[in-house]
Amino acid sequence: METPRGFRIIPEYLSPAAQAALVETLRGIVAQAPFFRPVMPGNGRPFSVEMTNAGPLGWVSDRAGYRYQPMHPVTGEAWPAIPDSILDAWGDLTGYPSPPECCLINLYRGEKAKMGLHRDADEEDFDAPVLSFSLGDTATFRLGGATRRGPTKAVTLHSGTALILGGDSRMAYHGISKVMPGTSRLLTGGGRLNLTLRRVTKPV
Ligand code: MD3
Ligand code: FE
Repeated sequence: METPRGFRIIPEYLSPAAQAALVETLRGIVAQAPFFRPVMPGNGRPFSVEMTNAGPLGWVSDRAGYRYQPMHPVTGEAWPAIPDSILDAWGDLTGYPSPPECCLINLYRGEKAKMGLHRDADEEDFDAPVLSFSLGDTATFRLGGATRRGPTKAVTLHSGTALILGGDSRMAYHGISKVMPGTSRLLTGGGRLNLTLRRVTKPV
């Protein structure tokens, strides 16, 4: 399969020390904004992944649909701020002039935690790239093309890897097909954390 233009992978972008510091920062965020388990629009089936957010807008899913909202769906509180270290990394890696508005934090715990093939299409600004960081257990990421059908390419994501999805890759289908338990000792209790940074609204 041909890799879409604008896809960049940077293994070991975060040093082991930077990963440990980020996990500590995330501990503070999760204390303020606990993980919740979203459900699918319509049928209400629970996701296998738990989520929380930082930033002015958080991504949520419930029976009513997918959307961005300024408050946590369970506590009703505003989301915590995106850590400065993450905002700095967004500037370094994307060069995009406006800051991300959403830092979605996905927790994959247990062998059944996966994310099916989908596109990130709930944003108004598709010109901005998407940036992701992987922490903890190794995962198999699947990158497809502009349609749900057709070939996908398997990409292994280790703890510390950064992914930049710009250009044609921004609207590519993608998912997490597998997380390998016990492949990292970064997270107490095991599992994988993924941070996805997105611009949601069009910059004025
Ligand atoms: C490729 N998360 O939350 S991050 C998601 O590892 C999501 O939790 C996965 O897909 C995870 O929406 C993958 C990497 C990623 C994020 C956005 C993309 C890859 C992407 C947008 C376009 C193409
Ligand atoms: Fe996605």
